Amino acid sequence: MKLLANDARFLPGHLDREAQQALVKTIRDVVCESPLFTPAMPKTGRPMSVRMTNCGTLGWVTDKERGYRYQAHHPVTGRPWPTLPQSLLDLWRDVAGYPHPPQACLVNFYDADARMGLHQDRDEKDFDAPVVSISLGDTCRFRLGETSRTGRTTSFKLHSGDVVVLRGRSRLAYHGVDRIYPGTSTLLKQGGRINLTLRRVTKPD
Ligand code: MD3
Ligand code: FE
Repeated sequence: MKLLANDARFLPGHLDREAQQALVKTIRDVVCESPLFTPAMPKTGRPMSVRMTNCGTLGWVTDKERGYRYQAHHPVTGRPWPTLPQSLLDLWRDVAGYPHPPQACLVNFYDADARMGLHQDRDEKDFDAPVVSISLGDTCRFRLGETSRTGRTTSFKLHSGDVVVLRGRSRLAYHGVDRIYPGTSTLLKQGGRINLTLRRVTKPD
């Protein structure tokens, strides 16, 4: 366990190969029920390079007209998101240090050319709850900044099986994915990287 700046907890290699393989199976089932969609930036409609889906009672989506938001249904199929798998609820319980279960699991899929620009996650109503991130497949270069866009940033690699818990000041830190290193993992037969983020969206009652 390593403490990064601003209260982020980095748990390198938290998931062993077997646990990673089991999660990939689980996510494959989620994607079968709830296919990957291409999110679009608010206002411009510019497509993101990362493809996404969700499981849980709420999922994060974005499109040109309505922008960033959480909603209970898949934006293309209109169906409710698949339920959050037990293994992810267990992982949250083990690492989140937060007494209420996650409501959303955003599934990001990166091909070799995908990236994610520096941003804050602030579409949730509960910033007291952490965000738990799980990396699977190819290695990426991740960038973590401060709560101001102009703050200093540091970059480090995230490998398959790494878990990061963002809480405290780091919960509102700017962050992004600079690049994927293709061919660095054999976990996904077609290559690429999957990142799962477990989130609480609403304040607990
Ligand atoms: C730092 N995903 O989905 S996960 C995202 O690897 C997102 O796909 C990246 O940023 C990915 O919004 C990074 C690590 C992460 C997630 C949430 C954070 C870092 C964070 C929230 C606050 C600060
Ligand atoms: Fe984010």
